Amino acid sequence: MVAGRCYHHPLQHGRGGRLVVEIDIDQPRLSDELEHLAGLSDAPAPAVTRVLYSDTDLAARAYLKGLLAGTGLRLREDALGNTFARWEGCEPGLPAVASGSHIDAVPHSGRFDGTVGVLGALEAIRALQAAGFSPGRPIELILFTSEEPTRFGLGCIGSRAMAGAVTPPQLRRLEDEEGRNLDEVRRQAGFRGDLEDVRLPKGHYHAFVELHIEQGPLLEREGVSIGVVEAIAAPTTLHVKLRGEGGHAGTVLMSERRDALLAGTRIAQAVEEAARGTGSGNSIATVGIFDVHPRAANSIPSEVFLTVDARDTELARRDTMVVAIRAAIAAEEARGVATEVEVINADPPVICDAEVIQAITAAAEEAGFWTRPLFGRAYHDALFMAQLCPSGMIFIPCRGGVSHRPDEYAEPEAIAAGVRVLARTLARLATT
Ligand code: HGY
Ligand code: MN
Ligand code: MN
Repeated sequence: MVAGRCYHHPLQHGRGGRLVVEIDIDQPRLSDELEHLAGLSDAPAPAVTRVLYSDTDLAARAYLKGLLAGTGLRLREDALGNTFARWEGCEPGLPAVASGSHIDAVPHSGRFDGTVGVLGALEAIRALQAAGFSPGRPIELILFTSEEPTRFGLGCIGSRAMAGAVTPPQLRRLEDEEGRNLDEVRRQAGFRGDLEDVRLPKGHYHAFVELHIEQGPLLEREGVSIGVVEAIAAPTTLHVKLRGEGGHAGTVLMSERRDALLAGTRIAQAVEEAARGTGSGNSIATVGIFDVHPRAANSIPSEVFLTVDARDTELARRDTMVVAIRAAIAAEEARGVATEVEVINADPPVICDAEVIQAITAAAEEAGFWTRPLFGRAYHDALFMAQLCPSGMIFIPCRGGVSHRPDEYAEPEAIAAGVRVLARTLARLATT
């Protein structure tokens, strides 16, 4: 096997499509890189906070680009900061097989959400290169910008824009809590291209595979190494503003109040009831932000801002929840509290591609790992890449299923197993 020359299917895949090259994952190096990335944070360890276009986000991007420098991959950044590292392969003109995830992290969260999919894809590519594998199709690593909704309220901004699920005019209207506009902030961060150039055509990619921690308990509970994702839940986010009437907590009689906080608590109660009321365990709804104004112990709350995050693996059930929640919000008007609801996103669920699922399953068996099918309850960039090309996800176990918390943890051996399967999956999909 001559490293670097272009062999096609028969020489690299033995009988039954088995990849004959051995794949060595450099687990200590990958652990060090994940550790280093975790240190680029605006929260004290073990927590990680890394918000879009913050100094720590830019430092993390620079660190990743430093790692990529030694791989010979061709680098490109788009106007939002989506970063692409391409291994050309034997037939550079063919649509690439892509893999990647995100490195932004919600406040006070963990070090493995997203980063496993970025550094894991890099390690998979380095391992294939070291094994002398030559991809027929290009293989492309993608670092997606802003998978988390933290700064501008919208999740998956980078992959959403690549898929055309958010337009440049809509992007230009996004503002953060300080009223700073996404277009202005991205340019100051050094991403100056045209937003119109972010969108990619269908067929630009041959397939997409994302490696991610499960962010749930099933794989660990069942002792299974690899989760093969079959569907990704459909998320909706609402931003709700409530305006009642403020006043002195000691002098305004209860019968004369229009208390925005009490209205918000009734709505939060209705959010929980809407999710519990569908009868399905796949219905999830959360009030994650609840801001009160003027937030004084002896003043009646006059204004509330709250967010509703509602998800389900079935679109109709998700929308039934949202209808019930919006009815509860509207009911507050009868109590003299003005309400304003903005739908930030209402995305369809994704059914992962059968061929990509088959490639992941075969790669896992080839590598000697048990698999089980899983739902993706959290959303991921694969939710939008699936609008561009056949997509799938590989999950690995994380301790107690915990995520978006500083104690989020994945064993180095579990991560290496996921990377081994990802490498073999990419090899299969990239062999023309
Ligand atoms: O919210 C999610 O599911 C993802 O972590 N952005
Ligand atoms: Mn997350
Ligand atoms: Mn994630």
